[in-house]
Amino acid sequence: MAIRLEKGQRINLKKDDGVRLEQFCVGCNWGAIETSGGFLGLKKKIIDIDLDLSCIMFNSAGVMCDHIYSPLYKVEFLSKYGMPPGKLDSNTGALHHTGDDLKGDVGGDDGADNEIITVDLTRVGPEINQIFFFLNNCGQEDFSQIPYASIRMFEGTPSKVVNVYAQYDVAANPIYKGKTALIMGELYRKNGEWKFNAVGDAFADAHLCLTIDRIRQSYVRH
Ligand SMILES: [Ca+2]
Ligand SMILES: [Ca+2]
Repeated sequence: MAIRLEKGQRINLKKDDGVRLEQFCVGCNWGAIETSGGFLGLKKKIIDIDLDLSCIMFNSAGVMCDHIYSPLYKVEFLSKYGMPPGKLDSNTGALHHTGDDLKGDVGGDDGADNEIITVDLTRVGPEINQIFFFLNNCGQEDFSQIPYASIRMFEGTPSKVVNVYAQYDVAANPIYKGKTALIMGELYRKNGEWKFNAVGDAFADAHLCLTIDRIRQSYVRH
């Protein structure tokens, strides 16, 4: 049974049979905004929604030492905030992003995640202590306007979901009015074991660099 994550919930990465969850995917499924208008409501208007699922990694001194975010972010823009260019693989290859989806589902929920980060905790560098997953909307819309968006952790591969471990809904709710960024959660090491903290904090950050700054300032353990 998938755990419905509640904000602030901490979970051990253990499956029902007690086996540790070490290889899994973090995926986000969302839809474009579709409205009907015109004569008899036959005219459809579609607003593409470009959510970006990203992650950043910190060592035990609280220094950001690796990252995964879209290579489509302009290098000049990122460098203004002191951020390195985007990439889809972590340094050791332990985490991998399937690629930047710029639109969201059109024509209804296809049930598949639009952006996925695969995680293999056994290959994460020993210096890494915390891995934060977060979501930004590159457009103007806030999460309350998006028809659906959910983040889940599952076993399997990006193309085959075997078992959904945990899920978190982040859209179509008035509490997300004005919010365009969401710090989904953090994987953190405690006594050599990885655990997950479902942060679930939403913000009005206009772009990814502001969310990274926020994580650095307020969420990293030192
Ligand atoms: Ca995207
Ligand atoms: Ca989808």
